[in-house]
Amino acid sequence: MSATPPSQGPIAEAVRLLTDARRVVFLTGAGISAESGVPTFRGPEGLWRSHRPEELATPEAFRRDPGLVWAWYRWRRSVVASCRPNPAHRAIARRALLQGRGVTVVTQNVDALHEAAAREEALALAAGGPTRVDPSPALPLELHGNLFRDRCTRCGRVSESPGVREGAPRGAEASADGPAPLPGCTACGGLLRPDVVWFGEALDRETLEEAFAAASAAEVCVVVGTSSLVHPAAALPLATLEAGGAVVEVNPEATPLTARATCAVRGPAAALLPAILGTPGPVMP
Ligand code: BV8
Ligand code: ZN
Repeated sequence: MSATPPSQGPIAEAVRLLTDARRVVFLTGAGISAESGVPTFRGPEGLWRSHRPEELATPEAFRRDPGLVWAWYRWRRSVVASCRPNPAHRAIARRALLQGRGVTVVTQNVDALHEAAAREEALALAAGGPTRVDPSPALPLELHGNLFRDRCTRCGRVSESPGVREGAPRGAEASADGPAPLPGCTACGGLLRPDVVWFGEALDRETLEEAFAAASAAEVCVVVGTSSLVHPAAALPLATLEAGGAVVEVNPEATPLTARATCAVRGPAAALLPAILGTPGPVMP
């Protein structure tokens, strides 16, 4: 008898768990964007390779050297601005749009690729039809903010960073005669910062409460491409388990969550998510 390919068993188990699931949460981390060309945080080519998190993604680092922190974020914006959603982002968006209700996408990522996938899948589903498809069921809860938004450190005003999506990082680049100028708020002149959550900063309470409410109500929580090291995000699948739901982990490597997962599917998200979500879920009117 031919042995089932190693991850075939867990894939079939994941498909079984998801086929009729009416309430599903997807929790994603940097790994889901790896195949879009976005460097992960802790991998060998990771963003933390040349710097430690404490040096860059903290309010202390920004107070100490805003120019260094802005240079890192401007570099990340220029890398991510040219990245596109991959089949994993699109499979999740399609499940959310086709199911209509009951699917919650929660991401730790700040790369805005889930939002791009939601808009692209909504256009694809509407293609040629008489009505447009509302992308909102597939728009993510962004636990850690968004790389392409700025926030004023003085008045709190949040703005899109103009011009970045075309790959041209916001504001003047560092030039031969020194670092780029620090961006200022057009409303009050205060210093702008990236609109992301740094280590030691609280997450947006409403967003976090909505994410935990969805995880506690979920029949299945699908955890994709995260090392499950960063809290409070890493506690979301545990809320699903504690409420009697199932957890499916999709990751080429084991993580601290693996031992608790109902099934662990080993491998890259861009190949596995379309396989796991290929069977459409229930349509919720
Ligand atoms: C807070 C935004 C309190 C910025 C980020 C409880 C226990 C332990 C620690 C804590 C705790 N509570 C709080 C802490 C401290 C801290 C924390 O968790 N530290 C950890 C490191 C120990 N948490 C915080 O500080 C949080 N704040 O709790 O505040 C508070 C309350 C009130 C008042 C004041 C304060 C804030 C955390 C948010 C930090 N910001 N990002 C930016 O991006 O610049 S976190 C950063 O890490 C990213 O958001 C990233 O998404 C996140 C998690 O990393 P991963 O996504 O998992 O990425 P990683 O590279 O680690 O892993 C990639 C995975 O993908 C790997 O497993 C790999 O195998 C896999 N993979 C690779 N290729 C693929 C793949 N998978 C699938 N397919 C592939 N092709
Ligand atoms: Zn301001």
